Amino acid sequence: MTHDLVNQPEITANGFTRQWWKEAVVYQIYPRSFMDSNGDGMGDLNGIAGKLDYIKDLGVEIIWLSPHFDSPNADNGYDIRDYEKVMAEFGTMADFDALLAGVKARGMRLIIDLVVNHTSDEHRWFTESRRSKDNPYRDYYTWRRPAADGGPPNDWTSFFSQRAWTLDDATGEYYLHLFARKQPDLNWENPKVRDEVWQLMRFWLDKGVDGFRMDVIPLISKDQSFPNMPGSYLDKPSYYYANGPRMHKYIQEMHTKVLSHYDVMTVGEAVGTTLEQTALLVDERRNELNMVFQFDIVQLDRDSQGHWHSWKLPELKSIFSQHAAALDRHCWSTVFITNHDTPRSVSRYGDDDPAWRVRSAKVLQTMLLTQRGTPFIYQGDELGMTNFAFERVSQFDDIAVRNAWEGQLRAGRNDEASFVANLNKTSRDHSRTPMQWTEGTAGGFTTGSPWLAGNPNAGQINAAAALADPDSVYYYVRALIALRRAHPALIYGDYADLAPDDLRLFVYTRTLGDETLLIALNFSRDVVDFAVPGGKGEVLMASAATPVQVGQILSLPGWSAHIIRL
Ligand code: TEU
Ligand code: CA
Repeated sequence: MTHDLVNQPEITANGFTRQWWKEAVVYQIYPRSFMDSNGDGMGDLNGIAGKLDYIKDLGVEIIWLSPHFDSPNADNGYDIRDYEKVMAEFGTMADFDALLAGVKARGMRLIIDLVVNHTSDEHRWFTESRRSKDNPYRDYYTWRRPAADGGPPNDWTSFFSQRAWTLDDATGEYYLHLFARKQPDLNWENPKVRDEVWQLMRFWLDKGVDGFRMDVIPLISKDQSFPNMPGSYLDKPSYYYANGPRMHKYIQEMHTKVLSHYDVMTVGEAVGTTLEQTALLVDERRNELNMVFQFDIVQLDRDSQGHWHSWKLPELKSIFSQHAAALDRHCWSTVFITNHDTPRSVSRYGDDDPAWRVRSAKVLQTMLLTQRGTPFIYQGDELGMTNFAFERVSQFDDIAVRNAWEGQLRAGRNDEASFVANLNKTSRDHSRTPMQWTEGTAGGFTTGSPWLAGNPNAGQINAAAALADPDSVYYYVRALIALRRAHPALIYGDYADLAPDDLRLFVYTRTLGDETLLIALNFSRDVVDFAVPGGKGEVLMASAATPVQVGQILSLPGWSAHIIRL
């Protein structure tokens, strides 16, 4: 079966509807950190345009661009001032059009970020809204009178360590913001707000973009009585704020009014969403979203306060089994291990010791590309880029970090060393350090001074070195993508975990029709023996030397991946 959908059966042997967005691999670009074309230290659209062949050669078919819209950058573009304008630092609308044309000319597609739970406080809707209680834009946002004691209307807290309400002097009322103060939440109850959103979506779709990644989309509907948060949610507030009373209604309206008129893909960022709730968002019969990013893998090593804790392989494996159980053939999901909000996957789930870095990155990429769900590769993961060793709070850019540190200081805690130690395991800035293109100054990202310091290991880890080395992570990922395309079992196949309790091996099968592929991943430095079911099989791909086989037993080298046809 080829990738081309023309003349292909529409339904797979196990009942999935075939779709281009299920079969493609996505590459995420964080524009600020990808490539600077003009030496100002900030990545930009022309920088991306100059690297399209690099992306295309990897074999990916879809690019997801993190926000490229006009923004004061309180949260690096996730605070939008004008939805129909390009961020000046990134270029112009003509640059965007050229980038889109370059993507299409290479047979790829482009999806963009839709950030419509909130805007920037510098968006014209908000500057109007805050002016007076009778301004026509007042109800574009949520305003409430102070509580009897003058404090905020309820006890909600923002995702960025503050109260979720800020008092605005002009009218003496509080506005709601589930993120930073500079990110006021739109009031989706107001049909005019929804119409504005449909219109801005059409603006970009009519240009030819192929869909949206939807930022914190489960947060758009709030309980309009604005009660205090029940105590049972104190350790998981996002699950309280998400999936509000009219969320499905609004998403279905979006589908009817906008999405159904285009051949596009949608992926929601499912903050605060259980797997049961995910099934409701992505079941194709409900006309909502194509797929979502679940937060389970991101929360694997975190406690409710966002502090890091160690984890064991069976916990990671159970996430995939839970997905297979909760999402049937009417649903689709995503697989990702790094994004712009996470540390680097090789440092987090792999082993970034120089002796094991490349091997463990290959194991992780094998997992990413052989599970059921559309795989999302984050820029630099195809090189095995690692976490940055932060030493001081002042080295971080992220507003989440700056707000959290202010909160610590307010509470009289000033232990910078332990604060930074936790961030070295958890910070979003690990994935935002500039892309490492060459061993040269600033990793070849800029000829100027980068907005966020680059990782000093660019001398060893960079794209030029990877392209010159046949054993690099880059070429391995490329081969995996090609293998995935050639074996629909890797895309649609049924999933079975053969050793859920094993602490070092992750071994599973993907079966479609008469093809069964076995994926054997060794998540440790040890050589581990494994008995192949049935005692035989053909190795289709191996990340390390082919395993030593003694009778039915395979001896899997440390941090190795094997894909075997049974
Ligand atoms: O992230 C939403 C989110 O809930 C978290 O991943 C968040 O980054 C984390 O809790 C903060 O520590 C999305 C975007 O991906 C993120 O970059 C934005 O900052 C956020 O929404 C607001 O738009
Ligand atoms: Ca630039």
